[in-house]
Amino acid sequence: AVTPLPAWAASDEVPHIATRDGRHALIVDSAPFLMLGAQINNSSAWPATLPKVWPMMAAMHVNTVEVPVGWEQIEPEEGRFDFTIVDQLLEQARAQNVRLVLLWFGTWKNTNPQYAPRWVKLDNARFPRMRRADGTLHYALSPFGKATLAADSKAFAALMRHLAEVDRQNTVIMLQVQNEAGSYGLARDHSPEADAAFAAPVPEALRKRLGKPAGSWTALFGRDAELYFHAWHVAGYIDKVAAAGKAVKPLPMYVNAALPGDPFTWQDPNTYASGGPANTVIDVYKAAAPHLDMVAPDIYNPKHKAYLGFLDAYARPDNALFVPETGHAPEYARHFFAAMGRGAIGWSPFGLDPLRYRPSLPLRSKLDDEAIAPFAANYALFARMARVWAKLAFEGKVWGASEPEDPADGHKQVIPLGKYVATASFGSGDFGPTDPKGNAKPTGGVAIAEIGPDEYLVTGYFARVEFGLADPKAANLILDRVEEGTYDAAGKWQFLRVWNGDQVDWGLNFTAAPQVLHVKLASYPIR
Ligand code: N0T
Repeated sequence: AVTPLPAWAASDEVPHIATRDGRHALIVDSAPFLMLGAQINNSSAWPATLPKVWPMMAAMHVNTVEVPVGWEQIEPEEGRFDFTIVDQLLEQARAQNVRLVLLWFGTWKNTNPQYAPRWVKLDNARFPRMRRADGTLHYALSPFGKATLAADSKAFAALMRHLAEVDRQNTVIMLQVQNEAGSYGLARDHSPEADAAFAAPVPEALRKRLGKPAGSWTALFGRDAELYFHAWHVAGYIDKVAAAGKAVKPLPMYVNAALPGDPFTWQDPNTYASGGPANTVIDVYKAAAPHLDMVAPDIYNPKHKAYLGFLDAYARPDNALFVPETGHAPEYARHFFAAMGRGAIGWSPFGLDPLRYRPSLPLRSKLDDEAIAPFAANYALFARMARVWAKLAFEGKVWGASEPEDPADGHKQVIPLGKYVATASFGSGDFGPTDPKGNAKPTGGVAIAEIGPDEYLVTGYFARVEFGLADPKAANLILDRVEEGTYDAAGKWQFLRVWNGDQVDWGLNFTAAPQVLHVKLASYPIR
């Protein structure tokens, strides 16, 4: 359920991304909002199935649900719009007290035009597909298709107009424009128009942004020339769709990326979604798509190094970190803490409703309550402090860590806090000296926020947290007071008890229990 608004937040202004000092907040109802999200399956948003998604959302304690709206659903025949499903979504989401992110499945859905109406996807003459170098047709629609761009923009603007009319209360807080755009198996279009553009010099706006001299795509970008070229044109296309929608209602808009295998290794653009907003071409999107607030990673690699590498690639002064999709296997849950620590405005595992293949047997699917438990636990911990956390994140006062799975990476994460340093260790047990062996499975996560002078909010699961001074020779550190508490519905701290003795002598030990601490540090001189 959504955290009720504190008094200082009441207003009906349109949600937007605020940026200050290179940090970001998603502003909803006039205050920073932390999106605790889940994305439903691709085929779940139909009148017959939609009611079946809500119980799992409630069990997960989400405050936001990401839901696809397919172009074919709202414009089955050209020019005839049908917003029945959008109206049902709004009504049911409001009844559930959750916000919505709508996912516009238009020209590109996992790169293909499967969600375009049949009057689009069956008319290659009017809505051209990309061509390979040998002239044969590739499956993806071409970003050079002017009629395609016009038709997609018109439909998206109609959706936004409908929201402007029927959603004054902003149940919908954000839009995803397309889904994992680009193309697989072909790095760029080879239509005559595309070939001519590829032979021309790189546009000044792009090369200036990248600090490059004048030159051809091949001269400036070498083995990634086709990747950059395709990204420039796909991004420019999506930017125009977003602009058409923003002109009607200026909600935050973003694009999501199907990523290469890891963020460190070069990969041939013919082997991943070329043209989409991958980590390799974020700057191209920034130059080509000023109407998009964010580019965002869909992270399906659970390995600690890769996951954090992708987070770091997208957390930039010019880009709010937002994870619109991540895996729903248990090993992904811990990375919620790493995302929180980087000031993410939201995080959302994919496919978390029971309808993946068998709507008639919703409770027999393998996505049952047990499968969602680690995600539900994360959100239970953050649900009532989501507004508090989002404000602290916007002020740059948050840190986080998730457990590495590779013994070679050790079972500790050091978190520098300025004057202090926190060490998170995993698999130390909850009593006795620190001897981290790693949890049986990588489940540990820690989140820390500075809430006042020498005072920190500390929480996590399956982890020990120990504080030290960044300069241990300067003084002796002691715990002044460690309070366990909860946040009430208005985001106010409610004291439960003081942790002392065994509860602090061996570090602050977080187990499977949802516990939030306020830790006040103090020191006395060396001599
Ligand atoms: C995601 C989801 C949905 C062999 C996959 C991830 C969602 C889309 N695509 O369930 O389709 O709509 O955005 C692509 C990851 C491909 C990995 C292939 C590994």
